[in-house]
Amino acid sequence: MNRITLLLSAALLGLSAAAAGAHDYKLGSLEIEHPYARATPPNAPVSGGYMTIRNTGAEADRLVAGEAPFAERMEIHEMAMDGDVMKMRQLADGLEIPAGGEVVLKPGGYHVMFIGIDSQLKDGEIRKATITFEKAGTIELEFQVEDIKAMQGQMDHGKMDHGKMKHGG
Ligand SMILES: [Cu+2]
Repeated sequence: MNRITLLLSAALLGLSAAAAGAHDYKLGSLEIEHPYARATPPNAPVSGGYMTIRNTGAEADRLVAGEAPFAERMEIHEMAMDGDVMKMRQLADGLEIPAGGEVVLKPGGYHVMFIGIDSQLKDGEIRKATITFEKAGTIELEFQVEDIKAMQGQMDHGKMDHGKMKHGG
């Protein structure tokens, strides 16, 4: 590698690090990293939102609610295997972020659910939504819409039938 290539790659690395850094949020003792949402096919009623939430504080906090202008409502969900069937359930009491700990919301696990979306979420778009924690309060996030590759079989959240879920209120 010659000197120019080295300089170039260093510059590129610096750029991508800066881009990643710009998509992190701080709210009290919480750090929220890279909120992203699943790109949807046309007319899909729902999408999932993901992020990493880190709690640098000495007290646990709890993600309790969310609101998105592009969705009728937002819910906090968990997806887990029940025998050999992937099931999703709403976390009515929210999602605890332990003191000094980190919770990763990701496809196939914890996620926020955008229900009743008003338009197709397209790869590369930015969608704003707010999330609320019991202690730290509310913050507006920019969810980066990403084309998340279908996961295998029943792990594919996009193919799950949320219509069969009871969303009670
Ligand atoms: Cu869900």
